[in-house]
Amino acid sequence: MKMQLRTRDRLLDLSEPLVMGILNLTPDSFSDGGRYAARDAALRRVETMIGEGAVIIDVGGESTRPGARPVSVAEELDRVVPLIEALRAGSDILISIDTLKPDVMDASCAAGADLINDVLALQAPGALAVAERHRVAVCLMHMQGEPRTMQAAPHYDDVVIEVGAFLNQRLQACIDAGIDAECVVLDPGFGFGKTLQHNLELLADLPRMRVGGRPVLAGLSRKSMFQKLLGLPVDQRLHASLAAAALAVWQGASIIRAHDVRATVEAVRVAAAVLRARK
Ligand code: 8Y4
Repeated sequence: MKMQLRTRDRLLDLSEPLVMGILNLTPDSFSDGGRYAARDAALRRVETMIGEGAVIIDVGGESTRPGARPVSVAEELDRVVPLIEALRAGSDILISIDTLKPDVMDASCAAGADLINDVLALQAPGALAVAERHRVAVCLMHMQGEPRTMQAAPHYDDVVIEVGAFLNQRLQACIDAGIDAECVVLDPGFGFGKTLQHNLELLADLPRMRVGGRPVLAGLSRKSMFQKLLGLPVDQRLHASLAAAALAVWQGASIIRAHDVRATVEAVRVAAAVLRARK
């Protein structure tokens, strides 16, 4: 199947899987030394990720981790918009904006973002309209519950079927709102209201989600499922993340969201080559 993702006037070829590099703009990441130094460090981090083979940069200004402090719209705008403007002025790299807030989506797209990465799958009031108006690509992610409480007691009868059904409903909501289906990528949301067993069942059988010919994005990088499986802290989860990235590509994922871009590109290329050799 010829997979493509449309954003604005561009068509992204997904016949080979690619890597989305994560740029975290929460204050602990780049802030020592003041805001201009922080912006500079963030732009250098992006240049490094591009050099390592990232095709999309996912810019985020608010943590979705359980227990994270909520960020105001003004604060989030102040973190992400100048960075997107600077990035867009110097590069035609694909820019993704990771946010829950329609106002942040809108300003980010006006500043040049190409993709809205929303862990709420555009369910917030006004989010669908923002995506439709800018004609950008959208990543619709599945989450059970809400970030603060989602890991309390996740339950599914069949996680693969239920996640697939949700993603298909949200794809249809996009189409009903006037968004081109070709602009949509779907994401099972590893770790978002899922036990280790749920995450493993999803990774074992992504095609059973039956997401109607749309490409799949998988985010597994450094996630706590590897703490549960291997007992490893966040700074020692690279090898586990690479194994999972390769398995996701083997299961048909087109975009892998990752912190460690060079290593992930290599793992993805190996898995893609094996997939191509399949008779
Ligand atoms: C260490 C570092 C431990 C990061 C955990 C984490 C996804 C996503 C996130 C995903 C899409 C994360 C914004 C969670 N995960 N967007 N965002 N898909 N589309 N945790 O899987 O990276 S944040």
